[in-house]
Amino acid sequence: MSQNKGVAVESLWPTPKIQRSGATGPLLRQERAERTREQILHCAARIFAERGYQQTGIKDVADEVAMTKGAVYFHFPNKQALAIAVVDELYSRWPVTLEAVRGKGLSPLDTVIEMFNAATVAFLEDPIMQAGTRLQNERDAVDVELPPPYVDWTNLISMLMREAHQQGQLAQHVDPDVAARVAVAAFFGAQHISDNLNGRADFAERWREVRDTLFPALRARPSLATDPDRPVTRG
Ligand code: LUB
Repeated sequence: MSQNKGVAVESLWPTPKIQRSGATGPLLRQERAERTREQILHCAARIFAERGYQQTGIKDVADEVAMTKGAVYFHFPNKQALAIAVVDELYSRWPVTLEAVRGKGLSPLDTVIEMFNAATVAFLEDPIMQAGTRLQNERDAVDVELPPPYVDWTNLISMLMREAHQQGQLAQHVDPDVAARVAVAAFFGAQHISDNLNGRADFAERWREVRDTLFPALRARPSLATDPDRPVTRG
């Protein structure tokens, strides 16, 4: 827990949705199948995160989820399909997280920070995130094409930075698309270094440093003339 000090620990990470029908029969069976698929995916993520793509076999996944290989194959025809499903699952969550963060009514720049906070927690706690990252880092060794990394994140942060720009939140010299690329590079770079050197043990700390160094430099200084919080002083 102390690892996450200063980072929003409350999880904005969406919990996978399973449709609740309350019905019996085919719907219930479908629900159960969906839940099984999810369990397999999560166990696969844990193994991929731990061992990497090449060292993971369907048998390992089946053992981890305590099912037969046949049960795993019923949901995922091969290892490639599992890898793609993990990465797709990862990317499909960010818009949901953004919606949850939007619900807090923060400014665009603080929304950016909160999205990175959420990603930090996910890096530390979520096997889908840890596996997705590892698979993407090993993408040359993965014998199936994965979606390009970083693109969704860069677009998402660019959109928010442009909003920040429109609302006068960015310093004058700051180009919102450049700010997005720099922020994404700094965040994922810090993560990569922390992962390689310390197994992410210091990642929350490293992210706080990035955050507290980068964002004050991007932010417009409140104008002395218009800042409502400006202390009333003479002269
Ligand atoms: C990366 C994550 C986590 C790629 O968006 C992305 O591409 C990524 C989160 O969505 O890792 C790492 C090569």
